Amino acid sequence: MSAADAFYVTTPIYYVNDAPHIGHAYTTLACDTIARFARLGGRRVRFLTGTDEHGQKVEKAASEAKMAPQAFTDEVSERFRDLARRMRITNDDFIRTTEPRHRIGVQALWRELVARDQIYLGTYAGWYSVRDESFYAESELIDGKAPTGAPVEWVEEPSYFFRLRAWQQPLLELYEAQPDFILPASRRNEVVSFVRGGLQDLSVSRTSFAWGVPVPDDPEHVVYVWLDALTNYMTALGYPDRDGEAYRTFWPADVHVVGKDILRFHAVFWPAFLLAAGLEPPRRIFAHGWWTNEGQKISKSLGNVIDPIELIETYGLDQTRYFLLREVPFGNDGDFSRAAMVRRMNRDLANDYGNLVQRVLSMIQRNCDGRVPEPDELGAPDRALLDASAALLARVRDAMAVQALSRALEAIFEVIGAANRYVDAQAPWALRKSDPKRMATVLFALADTIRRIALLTQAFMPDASARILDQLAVPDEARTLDCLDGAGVLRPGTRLPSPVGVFPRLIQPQGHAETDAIGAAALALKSSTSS
Ligand code: ME8
Repeated sequence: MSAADAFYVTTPIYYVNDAPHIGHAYTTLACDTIARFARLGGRRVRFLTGTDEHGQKVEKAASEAKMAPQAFTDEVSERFRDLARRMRITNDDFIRTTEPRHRIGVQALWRELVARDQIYLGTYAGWYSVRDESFYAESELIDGKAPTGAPVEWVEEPSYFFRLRAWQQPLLELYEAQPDFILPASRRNEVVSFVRGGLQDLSVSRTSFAWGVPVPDDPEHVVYVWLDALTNYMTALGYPDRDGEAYRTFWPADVHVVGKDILRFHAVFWPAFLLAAGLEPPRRIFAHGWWTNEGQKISKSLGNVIDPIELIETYGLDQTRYFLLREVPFGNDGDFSRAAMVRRMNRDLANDYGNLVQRVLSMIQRNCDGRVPEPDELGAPDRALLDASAALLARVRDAMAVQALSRALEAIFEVIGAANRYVDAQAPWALRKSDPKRMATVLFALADTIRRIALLTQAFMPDASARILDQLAVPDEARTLDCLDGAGVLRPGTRLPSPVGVFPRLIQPQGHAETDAIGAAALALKSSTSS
């Protein structure tokens, strides 16, 4: 049982056969947001990412690059670490499956499964897809290919098998007992019907190549790359040392976030391996959807791979995070387009959020001597706004509890919209002469609403939110979620720094629709500031 306040979130470990792209960045950014939100809520967080370095696919990529597999994986794995640094990902650890700590854990899990009579020696004769690193039954093939469209080859070799068949019923019981084990719910149904359809024993070793973890006591075999890879979630906690601090605190994992392509490995094989070894399965597998690029599958052969670093450099890190997490409900498929990206940046960030912050802070600067104004008695509209912003915490928490990242953002942006309408309705600029006390009340209600909003957007847009909180002179220790109310509320009289724009607007050349001329607009971004 993991510690009560502990929270453990993981990304898949990525294959090092190729450079990272937008899909990898997406999963990692989502997990980073989940981890940051849990930290802001006072949880003890462990956030793991890493690289999957064994198997035929990686071996093949190394040989194509005319490099030894270890040198090749060292190089590509570094590119994933570099991307994580550039995206300012707050992972606590980065695991590589070629590390000794991992190999030791995989071999220990193997021995445990052997000791429990869960593994036996046989011969595998069937289809294998190197691209998917997956075995397929004849009946699963479509036009001679894997259901994923990947090519398959016939494999016949001595192999150890895991008694997966025996775990059909316990798996169904697990899905029943933990209804949120697989999210979103639509994916859960998919997995349940797959398991109900019957399971075959699973080949868990290979003999036709050598790039993997040797099977204990039978080094002619290497451990099947998925059994090897899945174990990373525990070896990073020091498994097989189950009495160690990390394992005791963080296992079972709270959520393994994965793409829908690898749900079956995580929701069927992984809990079966764990149950068979007498270990606790994770609490949840969340499978997100698939990104396409302007309607097309993203692939190197189509030449439409989106480089996350280019995206961040062109549009900004917070903007990229916001777009990816807001554009599609987490769990659904999404289509990337630069036009949609620019639309989100200009409408949601520059016009709605940025403009709210900018106009309120400028009015305070100009009309309240640059200090947090002193509110007078609150009227109904002021209370309505403050109540809506106070109620956000529960709404955002509820959404985040089921990894509904876009729902959390929608709730926050609803209040941003309400705050903008409140500014227009109250017209504080017109109150300056007629009713300065009322103006102060309105600006106070707005400033404190912005503070709450910025506290909540920290997990999504860490840099921009920090800059907003700086402009409200919110001390570091008042930036956690328990400061949304009570002691965290802005203190009248506090001096505020001069406001500066936080969300730049993409400027379009005259006469062009927003969706046109995006390349030119991107260039203009670097020198422009928020309105
Ligand atoms: O599967 N849209 O690694 P991998 C959304 N090593 N997400 C995408 C994506 C896209 N177009 N393309 C990739 C592996 N992803 C194994 C995992 S875990 C024990 C082992 C993301 O490099 C998504 O998270 O093929 C997907 O599941 C993952 O990258 C696959 O990464």
